Amino acid sequence: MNKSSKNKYLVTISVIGHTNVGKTSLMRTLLRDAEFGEVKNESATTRHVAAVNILDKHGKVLIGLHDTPGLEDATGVMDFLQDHTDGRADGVERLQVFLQAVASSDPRLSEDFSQEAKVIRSLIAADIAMYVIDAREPVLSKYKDELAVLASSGTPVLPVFNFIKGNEENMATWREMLSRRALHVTHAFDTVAFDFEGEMALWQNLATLSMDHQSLITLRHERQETWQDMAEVGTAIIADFLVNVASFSKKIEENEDPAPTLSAMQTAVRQSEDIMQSKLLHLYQFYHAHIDDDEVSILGKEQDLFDGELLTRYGIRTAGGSVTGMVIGAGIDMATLGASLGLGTALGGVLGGLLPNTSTIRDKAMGVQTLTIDDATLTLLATRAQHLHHTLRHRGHASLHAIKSDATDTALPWQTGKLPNALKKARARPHYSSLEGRYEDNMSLRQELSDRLSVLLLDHLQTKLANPT
Ligand SMILES: Nc1nc2c(ncn2[C@@H]2O[C@H](COP(=O)(O)OP(=O)(O)O)[C@@H](O)[C@H]2O)c(=O)[nH]1
Ligand SMILES: [Mg+2]
Repeated sequence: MNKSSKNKYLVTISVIGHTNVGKTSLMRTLLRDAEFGEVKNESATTRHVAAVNILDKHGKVLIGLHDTPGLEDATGVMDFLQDHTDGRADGVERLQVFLQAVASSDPRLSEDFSQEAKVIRSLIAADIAMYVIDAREPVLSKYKDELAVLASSGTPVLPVFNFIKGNEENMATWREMLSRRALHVTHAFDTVAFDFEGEMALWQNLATLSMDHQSLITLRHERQETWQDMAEVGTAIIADFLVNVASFSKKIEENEDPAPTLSAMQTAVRQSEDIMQSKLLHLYQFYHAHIDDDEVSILGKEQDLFDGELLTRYGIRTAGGSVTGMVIGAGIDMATLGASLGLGTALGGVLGGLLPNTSTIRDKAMGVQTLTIDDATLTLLATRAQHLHHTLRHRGHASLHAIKSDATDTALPWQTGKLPNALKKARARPHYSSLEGRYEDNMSLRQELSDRLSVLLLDHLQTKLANPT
């Protein structure tokens, strides 16, 4: 194929390498598509060249990425080139002879090379090739033959190491061998534990190899913008959720048994957290996890939000620091509480996380009590949401495991007992909560509270969670 006749704007990148080195995983991560191709720890799952385009924000094609099957028998290909092609012809000419031989089922071929032929056609047609290396592997001669095939194609090659963790020594040996083949620029990339800066460096490295690299620069630029936008949108989703929960309240009669109302409120909060979580997952284009062909929920089973033990594990203080000093939360005996509230009934079951505010003068006069969500639970919800957001920003689309939504060593977004003012204000405004339907925000004050909370959460995400001490 004549490269110069192609659309100038499009850079085609062929992803080459042995089976199971992580080619398809790399594609998934770069495409933000956990469903792309088939990933299995079995040989040669990818049998065809699968081409996918990456578009710019106006829908114009920037990059064509080609996933290829494993280049299984590069040694056989090199043997054929040596025995049956002219040593003084250039690499592409010699590879063309090989491709012709495969196309015509030439009897000189020792075996079926149709898979290798597919890879080589993709390689010759591409502007750049990424050669994916499993960093755990020693430098075997079959890999040297793969590199010889790559070199014959004349296509610029960027070696990309995968499975990099703990394999630095091996990578050094690889780098030495690669630089003897004039491959001085290499890239290390983990397709499972995603690192955004690493991806940006990858596009940059590819741009230096490509003659028409404007589309790579554009892609890099757009991804950078989107990445910051997503941090802000994700944070706004969390802030909005927290305002909803903080302003959620119910009034009951002074002498009424609060248990049924509390339990209904807990259900509403749990559902609201679920919705917030799926919004975040969608924002980052994570939908399902595929584990052994079963589609399971991408979020792992977690401890119940209102299980008091969870607060303790997060180190969230439950007593004191609340509006009234009276918190139904972890470690508080429900029967004692019932008695202290003068309810005369023991509250059955676990009914943590809700704050009965019996102290306002207005409530007293009206003979009612107001139930709201307590500070500790709001802190827990915020911490969990922030952790999920952070996790999604460091998860490659090649990850196959479920996300654990609880990481109890996560830094809290604020000191317990020091709930942000925005949430304290929201608590006094039940009409701001959408937990029972629509909310009202006539003066845009709700938006203001949510924005103020966002500033705080974004800072927590980008400083404390990004650089844990
Ligand atoms: N731990 C880890 N596993 C990976 C990584 N990349 C790929 N894998 C796993 O390696 C196996 C082969 O990956 P796959 O992308 O199908 O390789 P391909 O044959 O080159 O397309 C799969 O089980 C992947 O989940 C990585 O960076 N880290
Ligand atoms: Mg594959």
